[in-house]
Amino acid sequence: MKYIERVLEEIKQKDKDQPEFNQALEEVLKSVEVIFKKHPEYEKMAILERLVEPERIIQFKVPWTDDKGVAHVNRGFRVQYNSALGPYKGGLRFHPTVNLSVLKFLGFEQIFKNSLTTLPIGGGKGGSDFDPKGKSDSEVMRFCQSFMTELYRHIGPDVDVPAGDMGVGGREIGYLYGQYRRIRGISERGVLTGKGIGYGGSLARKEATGYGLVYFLLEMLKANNIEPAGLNAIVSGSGNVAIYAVEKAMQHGIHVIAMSDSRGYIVDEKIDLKAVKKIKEELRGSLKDYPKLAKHGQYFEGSVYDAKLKAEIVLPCATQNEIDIKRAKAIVANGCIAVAEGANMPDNNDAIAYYLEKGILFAPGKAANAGGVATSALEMSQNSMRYSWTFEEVDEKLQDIMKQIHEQCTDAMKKYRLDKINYVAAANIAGMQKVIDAMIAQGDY
Ligand code: NDP
Ligand code: 2IT
Repeated sequence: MKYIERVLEEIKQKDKDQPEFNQALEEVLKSVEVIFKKHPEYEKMAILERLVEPERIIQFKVPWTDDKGVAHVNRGFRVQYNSALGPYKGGLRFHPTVNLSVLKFLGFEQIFKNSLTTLPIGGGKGGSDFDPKGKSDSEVMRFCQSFMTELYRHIGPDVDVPAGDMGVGGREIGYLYGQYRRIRGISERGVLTGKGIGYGGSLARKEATGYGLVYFLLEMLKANNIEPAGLNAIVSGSGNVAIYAVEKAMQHGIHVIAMSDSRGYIVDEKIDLKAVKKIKEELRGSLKDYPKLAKHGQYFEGSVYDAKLKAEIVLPCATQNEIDIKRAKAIVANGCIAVAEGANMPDNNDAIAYYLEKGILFAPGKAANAGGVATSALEMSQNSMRYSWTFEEVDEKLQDIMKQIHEQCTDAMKKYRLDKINYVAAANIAGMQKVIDAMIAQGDY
């Protein structure tokens, strides 16, 4: 469609050096043609141009000192993308690969993901090219304090509410929150989510992304009359999302036969999740220590997607662009029937097109991993009420939300008569339409 092509081309020219951002734009915009066919007036209103441009980008320096007294400087960012539905909401990523392209792709996706949760949150993302690997707790603390010393002036419970992402978990959120409280001199718990349970965190937030991913997968399998118990699964990653996806999948009788990290992967008929948790959550170590700790299983270097393991289910839960067309072909050739993304954009656009062509049930991240941010929004609600729900109460709400997201997808497939099962187009259409309606209603031009 001409309008979409034009906007994509303009951004490609303007943001030549932002490949991940261009990739995410292409994935989303090419699947929402039906919206713009139905509403030709949107072009005159420059709806797309308004959607693709962040409302605000903040970039700042983050100076900190290591344990030897040596000073370092990293880059910090916050992309405040769209606030039509509520305060900017989205994680902070600390990883050496962080740059504006990565954060703009994540922020753009976050707008529609957050819209799908049905909760009142806009979209944002932030982070730093700081690498927490190998750093002591006190180095991470000093980094977080320096990061917040700049960020605090740009955020607030009704302004922008950051949370965790890769490299940012409970430890980092604790240090960030402490510094915010110290500088502002008030107890404003709703400013960050993913906090510790003792100071305003929500039960089940830690588990939420992984659990939610499996809840979505179960809905998708049920809608297609597939029994999950007894199926084999490969899960890439062994961080926050992967660990709790594996835990929930196992509870439903799915056999997880492999997990991975940035250097290698483990293959084990009976994965010992306690051992994985010990290595990753306690020791912050490498999966190569797994066979010794678990006393079974094998460790290999390289990508789990090059291992040609037979599995009906694949849950990519590590990072973006892990799966290209070659790996997608191998995944399908090895008997996969369903792929659900715990990570953001782990499959590139060719891989996604291949799954759709082959009739693989494919759940895109913005629908399947929305349980994390949804539970963050539940944490915000609890902070506002000054009251906490039990684990079971939060988990029940999370299950309802994931069911609702699945329903929004199937409704969009029916409403727009998508010719085959296409959760990509459905999630993008359902997520985007609400944001457009809110922007128009609020006179955002
Ligand atoms: P973590 O930092 O907890 O874990 C990331 C995992 O990915 C680690 O196991 C890491 O390995 C692995 N990894 C990193 N880079 C690579 C690579 N190049 N190849 C293979 N594996 C790699 O992050 P999360 O679990 O929080 O996030 C994972 C994904 O899920 C990200 O895409 C994130 O955006 C997304 N997500 C996270 C949510 C959340 O609530 N946390 C919510 C929704 C989506 P190693 O241990 O060696 O570093
Ligand atoms: O990608 C994501 O949705 C997250 N990292 C979670 C964001 C949040 O605000 O909980």
